[in-house]
Amino acid sequence: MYKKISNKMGLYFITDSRLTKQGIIKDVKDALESGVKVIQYREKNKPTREMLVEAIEIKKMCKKKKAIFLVNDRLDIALASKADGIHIGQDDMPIKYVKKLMPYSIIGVTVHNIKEALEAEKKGASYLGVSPIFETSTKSDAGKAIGVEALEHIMKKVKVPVVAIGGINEDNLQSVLKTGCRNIAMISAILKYENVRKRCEEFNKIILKE
Ligand code: 3NM
Repeated sequence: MYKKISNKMGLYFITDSRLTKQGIIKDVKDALESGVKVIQYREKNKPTREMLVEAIEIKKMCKKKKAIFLVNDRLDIALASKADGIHIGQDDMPIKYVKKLMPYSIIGVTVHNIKEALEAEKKGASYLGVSPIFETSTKSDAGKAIGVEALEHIMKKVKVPVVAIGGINEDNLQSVLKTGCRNIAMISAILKYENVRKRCEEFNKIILKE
């Protein structure tokens, strides 16, 4: 079955092996049990074999819960683990090639401004990760905050779903929700607490209430 990112996924969960307190597999288990519908496996520093083992395990867990499983950047890991798609940045493999290698898959693209957003949409991105909304120390090269106004502007100009990411936490979440965005990625705001399941549940309740 071909899965799709909608405009109302709620919390978009991203693994982080530097920030995790209980291991990323347990984090994913907690997130899925809380009802999270999208998991992105993001790993920058592990050996490929280890990454593949983790990705295959997470894919299995997502399949059971009918959640979408995406891999950040690593096309090889995405293909080998039979992920539902991939998330790429501006410096990763261009969409054109990803589409050839992973046809029918979800392709998410990180964009930082309207120009990149329109270009990624035109080239066939399935959804856009708009970032960083606020300053973040989770990604060292995330760059300057673009703010909620830029997020809103991009949302108005593109038809594909948008995921807001970067520095989002309990203090500024409402300002992001005011833009109408209901796809929110948060890493540190979740992983700095012990109880990942509870944290995901609470955020999803706030994001998807109405
Ligand atoms: N990508 P936090 S910012 C994974 O700007 C990621 O592309 C970003 O973590 C980008 O919620 C980021 O802790 C980290 O700020 C988001």
